[in-house]
Amino acid sequence: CPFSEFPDPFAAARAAEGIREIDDQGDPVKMVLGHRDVRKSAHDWRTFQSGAKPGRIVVPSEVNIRDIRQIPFETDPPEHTEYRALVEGWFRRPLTESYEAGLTNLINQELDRAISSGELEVVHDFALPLQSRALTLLLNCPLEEAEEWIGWGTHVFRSDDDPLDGDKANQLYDYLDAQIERASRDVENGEDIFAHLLRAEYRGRKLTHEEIKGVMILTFAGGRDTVINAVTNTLAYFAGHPEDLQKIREQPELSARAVEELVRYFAPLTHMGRVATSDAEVSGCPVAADSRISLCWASANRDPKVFEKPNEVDIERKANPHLSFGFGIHKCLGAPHARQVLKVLITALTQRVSSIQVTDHQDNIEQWGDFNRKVGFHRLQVKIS
Ligand code: HEM
Ligand code: EMZ
Repeated sequence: CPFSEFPDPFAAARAAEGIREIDDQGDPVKMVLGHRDVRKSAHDWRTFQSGAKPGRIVVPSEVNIRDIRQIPFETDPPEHTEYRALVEGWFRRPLTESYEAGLTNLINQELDRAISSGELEVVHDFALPLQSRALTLLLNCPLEEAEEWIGWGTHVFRSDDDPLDGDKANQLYDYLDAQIERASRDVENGEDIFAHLLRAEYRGRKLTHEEIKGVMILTFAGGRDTVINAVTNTLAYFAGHPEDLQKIREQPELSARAVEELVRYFAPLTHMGRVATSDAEVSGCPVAADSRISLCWASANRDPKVFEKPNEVDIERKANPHLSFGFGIHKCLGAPHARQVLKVLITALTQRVSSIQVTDHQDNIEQWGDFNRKVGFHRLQVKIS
């Protein structure tokens, strides 16, 4: 099935050099490709920092479209440790039973809507609204707020004709200014994440408006196209592999492993950069001070030194040290939420859906130098019953 396959474009370069330089707006990036090297470099935050100029660790670099630091993403210890501690508990709420129940309710409604329409375009008519509505649970906001977020489309910094869209970013910034202002009128009783951040204490002081905005930009940006791709790709995968859905229907306890395996296989965030604080070496290749590397989670996930049959989806795969959610101190704070979304979705599919048929699709292919990587779909048209 062409639509349910996500090929590995990195295999040859990973085996030969383990590292490959690509250009990004005149600020080159050495992509680190092997599982061991990616983990080692992610672990070494002293040499490979996140707290560079805001936007520079993202590939493509966002230095020209924003100057607000995303928190805790674009900070290093000791600041990172303290910022992260302020939100860690909040981002673990998805693990509670009541959260799972709320999510189940929400996802069943989305799926019922899809089934009753019979045919739909998954990215915009299913995955985007599902992602935005599910995010209201994570932020503890009213469900209606999601309508505005849905209007922003699949990425907050990218539009159809511009991969780095500053005007679009401003829309999010204005929204956040207004929300922080609203929440600050009732800091004591507010129950959403804005009120939580307004009450938080960082090094004996309250967070600034700019810092709260930095946390929230990350929450809206980081958890958006990643979740949309993961949801869309999951539907595409089961359309091509109904036998795997049947297996989970018969053995629901497989769902957690299936989620890990699909997340490994899809790697919704291809890579993330770091800036070298001194001259260094990765995989025998010199990395100059103040130049960039990227940790290629997507390539590491297909490393045959770590994964048997890395290009095959085995929903029963046991040891699965994939790096889709990152590695080390910056590992994804949204992972419990993302995993719950996918687990609840798969369970709902086994209970409510007998057939998914892809009628048309347009792949979303990222270009990194000579590498062409399918990360998801621009459009995925399906018949669902
Ligand atoms: C960090 C992937 C969903 C919020 C990361 C990192 C990866 C990642 C690879 C590490 C970045 C680095 O090391 O520089 C993903 C994937 C997702 C997903 C694949 C969905 C399948 C979410 C969601 C949220 C979120 C839903 C929140 C709404 C964050 C935050 C960080 C992060 C706050 C930074 C943590 C830190 O710097 O300490 N994510 N993410 N992510 N993610 Fe996610
Ligand atoms: C940044 C990034 C976060 C970046 C963990 O990843 O996600 C990207 O989609 C955004 O463009 O600004 O938030």
